[in-house]
Amino acid sequence: MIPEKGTATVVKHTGSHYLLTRLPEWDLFPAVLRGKIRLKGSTTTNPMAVGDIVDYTFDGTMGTIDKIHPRRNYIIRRSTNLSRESHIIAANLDRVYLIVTLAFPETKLAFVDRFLVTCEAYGVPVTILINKCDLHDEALDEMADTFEEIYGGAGYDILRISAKTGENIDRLKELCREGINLFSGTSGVGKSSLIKAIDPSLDLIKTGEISAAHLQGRHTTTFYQMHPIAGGGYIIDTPGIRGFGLVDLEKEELSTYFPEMLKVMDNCRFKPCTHTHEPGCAVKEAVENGEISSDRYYSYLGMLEEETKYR
Ligand SMILES: Nc1nc2c(ncn2[C@@H]2O[C@H](COP(=O)(O)OP(=O)(O)OP(=O)(O)O)[C@@H](O)[C@H]2O)c(=O)[nH]1
Ligand SMILES: [Mg+2]
Ligand SMILES: [Zn+2]
Repeated sequence: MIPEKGTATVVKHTGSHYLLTRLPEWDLFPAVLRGKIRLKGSTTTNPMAVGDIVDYTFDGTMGTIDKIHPRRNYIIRRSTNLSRESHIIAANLDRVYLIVTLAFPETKLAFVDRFLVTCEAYGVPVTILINKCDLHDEALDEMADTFEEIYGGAGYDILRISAKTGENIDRLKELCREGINLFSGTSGVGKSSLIKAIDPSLDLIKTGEISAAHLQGRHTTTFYQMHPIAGGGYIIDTPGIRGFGLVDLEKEELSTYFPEMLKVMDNCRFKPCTHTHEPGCAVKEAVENGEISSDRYYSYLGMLEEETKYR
């Protein structure tokens, strides 16, 4: 029995309809938003996201969302670089898993870096998963080594996995046991397949099957949806992200969202330092002596330039 009034978590939303549940009960019920509530100062396209905690009223059939609790954290993206519109992907997350593939399809490092900056800026811990390792030949294994050097060196946890063979899936399941986890990444990297591998009892739309409606013949996830995992924890499956524009970052703060730069920037002679032209810059010195990956540094410069251009 769902109480007439209470607190619940958003599990899914489709247009103006939301699916709520009490946790840990997992007693799903539909709800709509009470007309007048708005998040203060919100310019996002969706007022609420999966993971939001709300106060509701329930009449036995339909719930009404009366109030949104303040968010502990969230992941947000701007639709394109020219757009002012932003979109909250999910809220109140314990961890984000960024799923990448080195091939089939190739995840671009520029995308990875933008995604990581957003996680840092909004205070969400992130782990990187390299999926489809079953497809790795020697060359791709070497690429995985390099990837681990770059991102492991920057301070991130990385796990090589395969939804197909089950490599490290037990480990991932263990990691997801606590709290609410978001699976994100570009389309086709295997987010839904991984969730299905972690909990085969889940009733996800079958992944990887030929779909007449979809030109690429795969089943693309179109909703943000939270799933309860047998054995503990929750995972939010998301549609693949295309571009990832940064939201509301000041030029001066960008480097603080690169953990490896944050670690040394206290030693820059000038403060604030953009780590571009300033003499006595500790970041540039660390890049020169190999402590900071030059790929990451160039990514930083790219973001810096782009953010300034569109401001
Ligand atoms: N070889 C191999 N194929 C995989 C693996 N994981 C997923 N795939 C395949 O990759 C394709 C895409 O998988 P999905 O799980 O639908 O990918 P997704 O990230 O959920 O994609 P979107 O929902 O579009 O964002 C399917 O054909 C899967 O069978 C893996 O570990 N190894
Ligand atoms: Mg999917
Ligand atoms: Zn500097």
